[in-house]
Amino acid sequence: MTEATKKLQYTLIIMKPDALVKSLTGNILARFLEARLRIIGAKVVKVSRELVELHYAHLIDEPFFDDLYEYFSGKTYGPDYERVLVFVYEGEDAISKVRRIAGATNPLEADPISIRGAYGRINKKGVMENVIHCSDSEESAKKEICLWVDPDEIIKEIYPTKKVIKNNYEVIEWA
Ligand code: IDP
Ligand code: MG
Repeated sequence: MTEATKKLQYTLIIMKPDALVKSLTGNILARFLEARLRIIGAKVVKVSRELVELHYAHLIDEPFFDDLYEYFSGKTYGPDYERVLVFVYEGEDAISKVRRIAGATNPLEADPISIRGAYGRINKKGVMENVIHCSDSEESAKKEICLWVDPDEIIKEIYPTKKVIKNNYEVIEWA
């Protein structure tokens, strides 16, 4: 792709509980360095059932959804691992660059040197434990960033916002 056609994009990366169990956080951050992107937001989240249902709305009718919830919420690994690390990255063609480094959804089919190929597995219940989530399009990146991150948790106003009054305080929300 030429310089002229490259596009500034935003993408959501989530280090899933298995990334934490396997102590891969530093390693994964290092892998994304090669894409020359910038982190514009980062936080730790304890994942609720409601959040999983919203994030994986396209999978809610799948027979593996309950097992996917157990995995993504960290319940598979116990209370110490009921958390994920959430990052918003920005950069030229960020979405496809991150997906390439992450690898295919199924860790058994992913490039062996991709993150998912190197560190993922399919667990006893058949869930693809693939270490990280990353947005797959600009449309899903916007939906996911607005779901996981409040406007004041990132250093730039990347999408339109609005001011609302809550408990007598003015707060900024995604429009
Ligand atoms: P993606 O994470 O590569 O975007 P999606 O199809 O959006 O892939 O699926 C979300 C997550 O659900 C996957 O990362 C994986 O953990 C799990 N998953 C998806 N399809 C299957 C399946 O057929 N069996 C088991 N787990 C699956
Ligand atoms: Mg997806």
